[in-house]
Amino acid sequence: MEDYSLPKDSLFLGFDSSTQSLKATVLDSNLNTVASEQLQFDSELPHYKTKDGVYRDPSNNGRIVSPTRMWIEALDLMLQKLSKSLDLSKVAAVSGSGQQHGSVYWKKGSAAILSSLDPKKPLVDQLGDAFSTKESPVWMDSSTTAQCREIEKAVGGALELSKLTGSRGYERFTGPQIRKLFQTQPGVYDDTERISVVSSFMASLLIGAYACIDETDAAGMNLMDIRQRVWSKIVLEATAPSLEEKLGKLAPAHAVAGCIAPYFVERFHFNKNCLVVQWSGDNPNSLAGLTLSTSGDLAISLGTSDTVFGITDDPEPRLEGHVFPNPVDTKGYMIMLVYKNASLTREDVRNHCAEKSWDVFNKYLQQTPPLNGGKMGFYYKEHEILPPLPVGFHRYILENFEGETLDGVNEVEVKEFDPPSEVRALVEGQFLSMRGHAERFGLPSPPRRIIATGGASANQTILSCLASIYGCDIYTVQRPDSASLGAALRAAHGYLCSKKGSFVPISNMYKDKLEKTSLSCKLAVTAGDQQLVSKYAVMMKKRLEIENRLVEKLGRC
Ligand code: ADP
Ligand code: XUL
Repeated sequence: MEDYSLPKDSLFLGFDSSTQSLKATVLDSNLNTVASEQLQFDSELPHYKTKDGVYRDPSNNGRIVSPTRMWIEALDLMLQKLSKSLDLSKVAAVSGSGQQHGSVYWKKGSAAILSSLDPKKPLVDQLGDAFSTKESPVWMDSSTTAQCREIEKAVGGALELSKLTGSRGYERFTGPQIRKLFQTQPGVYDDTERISVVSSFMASLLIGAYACIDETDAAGMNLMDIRQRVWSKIVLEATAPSLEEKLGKLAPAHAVAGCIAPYFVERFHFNKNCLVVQWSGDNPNSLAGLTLSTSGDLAISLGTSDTVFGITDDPEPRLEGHVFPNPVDTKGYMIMLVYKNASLTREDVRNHCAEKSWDVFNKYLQQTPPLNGGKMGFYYKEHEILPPLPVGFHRYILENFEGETLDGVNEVEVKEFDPPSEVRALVEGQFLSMRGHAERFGLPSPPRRIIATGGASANQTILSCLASIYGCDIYTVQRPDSASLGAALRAAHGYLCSKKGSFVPISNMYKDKLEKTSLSCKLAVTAGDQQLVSKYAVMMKKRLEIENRLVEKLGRC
């Protein structure tokens, strides 16, 4: 039997460069977590003056960016933190996760700076001026509707773009963002020698050269042919001139990007043979960290964004949702829905209605009845992705609603709810939307089980509400940050593939011993009452009806 064990005493490091923080998880050769760290951008790098890790344009035009330099400084600081408690020379491989879609624009001549970093100086002092624009558009940006429509039109429509790239034109996707930069700041575009996404940007820092964009994260750009996994010439042409040379080559997620740069060997004592495995997007990394391997399982990440995802071998791209390659299976795909009004909107309602306390928020959820006496809310603190609706809160009371039928049920729009009902309307509304849209996309319904992750998955009361609405058991992993865990696991996987000289199925690494590793899932909440699940199905139908009407009246697309 072939030996797939990892070298004894070796460590595998995974980062997660997300919207609000940089996190790290370190696994040993038995895939157990030996260290984890977190660095919050707003509080630990206050000189950038970000709020939730980003800058929102005050004119409310949907432009949302982050300072590129902040991500660089965070990497140096995080490695300082880790090196205090860990012998980094034992790290055999590093990989990472980046918030999807965000982009970085390297100025002409920067490759040379990147390849000759002085280990005595901080990274940010040397790379601070290496960018043609200092602010990176991030996934929360919604300022490129015109560019999305132009690209869709050039390839024969929204559905055609989706069939080709896995998604219709989405404002946050990198292709429309690049087109906007080319149209509005042509000088900046011309002065750019390389465009990275957040994941390939961070990998570039670690190898001291431009890293490829991995195929999984590339599917979040509206630029890659999803079946062939190559840049799509027709979409490149519709986006901006000479784009292919600025994007570089694509690589599979399990490939090695390079060895760690001398800067990190000298400054933090990494071994010079330490491999840097391709970084990928945060949702693909979560898929790996949650070891999602059967199409009956659904994963729900409750982080800065809420995402719902599952796996399939035969995806059918649609107008709604996204198809990405599976980062740990060379043939498979992941399908995903994304919500922008997620943790930050829950925090907003918590702050206004529940004394800024999750305990009070939870108390309100517990003291209000399921179905909320027919009170239903739509809360968009930011322009929403799914459905595409502008900022605004909409509240309805469903009169005569018992949960059996919609016959005789009228909805009446109201201005406000009492605080406990507001909290329940928000949480029920978010989960009903997920259930409704996931069913439409053909994701399993009901799923065999849901694996929950992300910051809010630490909240048992929120998870109970999820179980009542979906009617299935909810599992969680040991720590709510599956993206950095998945990245550490992918570091080990990439290391093994490299040593074996070809792709190895990831399950070979943990076969039979999954339960003994930090990847094991545990049951958090058991399935809710099935009668209630049916009542929620009736409420969900009504919700989708109202949502369609709101989109017709207010939608941007
Ligand atoms: P990211 O997607 O940026 O990696 P995280 O997964 O770390 O974000 O999630 C961060 C969010 O988790 C915070 O904005 C916070 O609202 C939420 N969160 C943390 N603890 C709780 C809790 N007990 N209940 C609900 N939400 C929580
Ligand atoms: C995915 C998306 C978000 C970000 C959050 O399409 O936009 O989930 O990846 O970091």
